[in-house]
Amino acid sequence: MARLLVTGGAGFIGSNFVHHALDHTDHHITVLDKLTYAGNTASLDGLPESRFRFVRGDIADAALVDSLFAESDAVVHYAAESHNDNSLDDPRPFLDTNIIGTYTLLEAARRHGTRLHHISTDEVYGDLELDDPARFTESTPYNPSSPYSSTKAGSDLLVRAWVRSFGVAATISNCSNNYGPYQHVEKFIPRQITNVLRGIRPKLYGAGENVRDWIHADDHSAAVLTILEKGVIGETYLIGADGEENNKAVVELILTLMGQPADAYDHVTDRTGHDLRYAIDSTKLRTELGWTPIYQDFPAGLAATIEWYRENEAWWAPAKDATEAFYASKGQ
Ligand code: NAD
Ligand code: TDX
Repeated sequence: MARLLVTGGAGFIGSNFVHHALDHTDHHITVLDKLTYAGNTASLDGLPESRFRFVRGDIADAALVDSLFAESDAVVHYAAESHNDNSLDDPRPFLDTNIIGTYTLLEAARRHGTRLHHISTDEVYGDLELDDPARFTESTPYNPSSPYSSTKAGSDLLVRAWVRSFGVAATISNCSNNYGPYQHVEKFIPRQITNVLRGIRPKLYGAGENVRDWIHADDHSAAVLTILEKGVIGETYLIGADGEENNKAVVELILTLMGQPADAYDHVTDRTGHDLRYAIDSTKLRTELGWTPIYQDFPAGLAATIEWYRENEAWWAPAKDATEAFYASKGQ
């Protein structure tokens, strides 16, 4: 049994991890989350009180972070400003949380000698051409495009520097696009599902040729537990499930699975600086640590996700109108 501190555990991937870790291990978990617009304690309803505690707070609050590190064996760091479109609108919170927040955790890890796993993204590597046979690996040079991905790249580099300069016991993982339950309606897949549920036509940026490499959030959680258990300190692991799809195909699949004509969507203003393609080669994680994804049937995983949003309108409805008003203001 270990005492885990999970930052950002009221967000999409963090809350999936908390459910997964409580189900599959005997760890005790404390979530530290600021509850920004993206955090939702309803994502943590029903967890066993004997093994779970929620603390509301900012990862950039050094005193609070210090006290929580003092009582933790390991920290899994999910907390971030995570949405590219928001980072194009107002980059400042991305610097505060992704850079200063991560720095604050690293300083606490250094003081307490605490094991830290830093959650990051494949977007730090920039993008690939559609016909490029290469995929991202752990040695691909960093080349981020957006304020979001550049602050995530910065946070990764801080972690690497704190490992080398101060001997902090950290690992990093860079994962591809996640889907599954508890994802905010601002993100592509939940936005389109909830649009259809509301009778709004799905919105595709530009021509929809952009490719994302989809992985179910539960597979991501299992990979993170594997790295916590077997990962080598100082190493980076890429997490991906060979799930490349272009956005147009995903919208058409959502519409078909929801009983609508496959072409019942609108093309809207493209994202500025829109990355064309992400693709992950996760050979290192698979061969060195023995992880394999379970959710390899994307249409089945998407159908289950659609079902979750159908059954959990009370979870997503409070955020829907404000999210659509934000997009409407940008012609998206
Ligand atoms: P999310 O936006 O759904 O959740 C982020 C959580 O962090 C929220 O609960 C929010 O309240 C909390 N938070 C924000 N600022 C905070 C602060 N200063 N202090 C404490 N808590 C704070 O994000 P997500 O999609 O779950 O992403 C989680 C992590 O995974 C991020 O680090 C992201 O970069 C990374 N990631 C995401 C994806 C993806 O597809 N969504 C893919 C790869 C990596
Ligand atoms: O309405 C939309 N229409 C559309 O075509 C939205 C919201 C998005 N898109 C496109 C943009 C992207 O090509 O869909 C794709 C996915 O968009 P997002 O869900 O915003 O994800 P992305 O920008 O790819 O980043 C996600 O994956 C990597 C997460 O938000 C990041 O946190 C993670 O690092």
